[in-house]
Amino acid sequence: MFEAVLYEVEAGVATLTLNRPEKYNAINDQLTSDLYAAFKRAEADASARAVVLTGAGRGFCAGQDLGDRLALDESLRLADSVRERYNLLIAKMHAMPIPVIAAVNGACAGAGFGLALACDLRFAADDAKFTMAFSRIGLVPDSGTSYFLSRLVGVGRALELAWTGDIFTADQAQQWGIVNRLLPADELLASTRAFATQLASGPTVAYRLTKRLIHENFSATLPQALEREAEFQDIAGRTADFREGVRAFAEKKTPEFRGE
Ligand code: LHQ
Repeated sequence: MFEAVLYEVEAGVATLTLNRPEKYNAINDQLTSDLYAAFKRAEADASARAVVLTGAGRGFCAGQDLGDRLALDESLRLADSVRERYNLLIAKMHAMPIPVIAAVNGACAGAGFGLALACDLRFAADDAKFTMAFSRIGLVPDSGTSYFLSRLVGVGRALELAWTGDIFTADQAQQWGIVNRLLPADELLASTRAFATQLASGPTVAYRLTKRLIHENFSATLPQALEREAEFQDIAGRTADFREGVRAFAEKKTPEFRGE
């Protein structure tokens, strides 16, 4: 259905695959608009209760396609591209109501790193490598990287990684809290999908509200955070999944959540 992104759903999990392998899945106009549409489709797809984002071939995503006219045409304003392509996409990903997991299968650079950071969780192949990349070509961090990275690693390390543009390993990424799980390369996709399938059979409404609590309470005062928890607990407490969870607990059974 899309030109630069593959979309498939299995066992409640939508797998979105960046599909420009001959270009290290570097991002052009087609890829940003296809990926936006693919996330929109996953959001509307009742059979999808979790998303996995990965890359075709040997890389995850090398960031903006530097061979694209954008990097060469001096009449183009980068702000337009950042606002209209990247910002819309990153905001869409961040607001996804179902869990989104990046399966980082190889090189992950610049705006490609931004895509991984905009996911809720990151699982990486043990041979994946990462770089902020922007400063190496004289640019500043975009696609949400300046926002997400310091939240994961702290201000000092975020500045170091952004200023140097140094390549770092998946192992370092895990030690610094960027990557949740490190997996053997040949097991990455299957293991990430298995984890996503588990989430897809969980209490979807509670998961959606949990994501909002974690994000919105990051910059809240304690009274605001406590009040938001109370409001959201009220909503979760009215779901069929809450009743199912309590029933299953009383009967010492595994709950069968339906996501409603
Ligand atoms: C690529 C790319 C690439 C095209 C590797 N494009 N061909 C937003 C808005 C507006 C404007 C600009 O930017 C942005 C945001 C951004 O994303 S800026 C950052 C853009 N990305 C980069 O600067 C990353 C550049 N690439 C790299 O640093 C390395 O290639 C990585 C670390 C990704 C992979 O390293 P290696 O595994 O050593 O591979 P390689 O460097 O040998 O690359 C393999 C091929 O892929 C090579 O082509 P070739 O024909 O020689 O085999 C590269 O030219 C090509 N390639 N990245 N972004």
